[in-house]
Amino acid sequence: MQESIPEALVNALRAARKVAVLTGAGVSAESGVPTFREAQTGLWAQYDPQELATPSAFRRNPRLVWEWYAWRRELVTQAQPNPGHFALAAMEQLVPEFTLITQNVDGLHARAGNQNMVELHGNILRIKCSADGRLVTDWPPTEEVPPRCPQCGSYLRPDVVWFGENLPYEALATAVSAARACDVFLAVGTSAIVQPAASLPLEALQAGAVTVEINPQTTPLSRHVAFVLAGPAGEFLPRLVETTWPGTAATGPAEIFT
Ligand code: BJW
Repeated sequence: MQESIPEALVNALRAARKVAVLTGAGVSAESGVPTFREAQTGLWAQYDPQELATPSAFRRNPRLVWEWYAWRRELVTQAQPNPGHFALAAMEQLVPEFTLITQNVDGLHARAGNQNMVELHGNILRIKCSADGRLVTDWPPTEEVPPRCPQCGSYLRPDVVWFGENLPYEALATAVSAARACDVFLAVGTSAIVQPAASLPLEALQAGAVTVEINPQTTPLSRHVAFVLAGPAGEFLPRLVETTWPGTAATGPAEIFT
């Protein structure tokens, strides 16, 4: 039997002035973008993060890292937002103050229509100089991999946050403020183990928010939240929106903008 949406959660969402949502790779899984840590399908099942997603990996083998990200960039470009993304875009229109905090680098939330959004781990579609972090949109055609910064000649790299690197200061500050100020906090599709993002739901909980997790698997967060919706985001997010604000369910772009 399909798990129902608890009435107390619906009431909390209807009454909420401020809602914050933290998303992770699970939200994009139904768009065909692989997650990181799932046993069979996650990226880390096939690739070693130490070899690919750290500054020292890039120093050791810049070509391998550049090519891995180029492959993933292509995958993300082909992917389309799914009903979970569209439900979050609809939610932004229905809540007085809504902040979407994403760990995802795929840009699918923006493509679904979310506007008040922070990207904690950067965006795979942007490229920056590995020396000074300045964004670079154009560089002369070259056979060299990775290509080099047209300003200083250093290697270019994806504008994502690797292990051991600091998160973008403003994005993290906005996320922490939103977590501390919200009435309802949803953690969706994240294993809730990568810091500092994993602390955000606990910040919200400590500040008195109603906390919710949407994930088919149990995570370290599960035992702390008020509500667990144990299933896929692409199913539970549209149902949550439709149950809370009947007649507004959005599963595609046309439904949001009409
Ligand atoms: C579904 C679903 C469906 C499936 N619907 N759900 C404190 C203690 C210990 C360590 C640290 C600490 N503070 C910092 C650290 C070190 C480190 C860290 O946290 N390590 C942990 C592994 C322990 N953190 C950092 O280094 C961060 N920097 C930092 O803190 O700087 C200051 C500092 C530095 C050094 C020391 C101390 C302080 C930076 C973290 C950067 C993370 N970067 C990555 C790669 C980004 C670029 C790229 O894409 O390649 O970000 S790693 C990867 O993990 C990616 C993700 O954003 C992130 C989180 O993963 P996520 O999204 O949760 O995905 P999964 O795969 O883990 O989970 C998917 C979930 O979806 C699962 O639960 C499924 O069940 C679920 N699911 N289908 C709903 N349909």
